[in-house]
Amino acid sequence: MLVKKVGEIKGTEREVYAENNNWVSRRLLLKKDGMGFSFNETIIFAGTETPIWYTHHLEAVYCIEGEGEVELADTGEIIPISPGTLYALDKHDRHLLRAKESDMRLVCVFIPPLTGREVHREDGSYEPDE
Ligand code: 9YT
Repeated sequence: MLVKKVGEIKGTEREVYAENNNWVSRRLLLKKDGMGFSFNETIIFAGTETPIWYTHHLEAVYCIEGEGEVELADTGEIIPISPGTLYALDKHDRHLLRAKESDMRLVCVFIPPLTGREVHREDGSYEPDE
């Protein structure tokens, strides 16, 4: 059995900051952990807007703290995010992710799993594994 504590990940290679400092991702489970998915706790910093388009991954996101919204690029639809909200990018939906006045704490699951140090490329995607 694997046991991970987010507090032990802080300051290690499993803690990844966005290049623009919009978020920090603490990667509790990665590909090398062998579960077939990755599992991160992500803090989206207050007042930020991040363009995202996971062309090679599916992601499910569950909010446990903070308030924000997702704006879908194709339709302009705005989905409010608050604790208890889950959204799943089942269609590789291109979107803008915004956190409001306080940081948002999210649990994020990726398939295929992240391998380690992924950050968004210019188009909002993460590099595929190979
Ligand atoms: C919700 C989202 O995709 N935020 C960006 C960071 C990502 N969750 C990650 O790498 O953990």
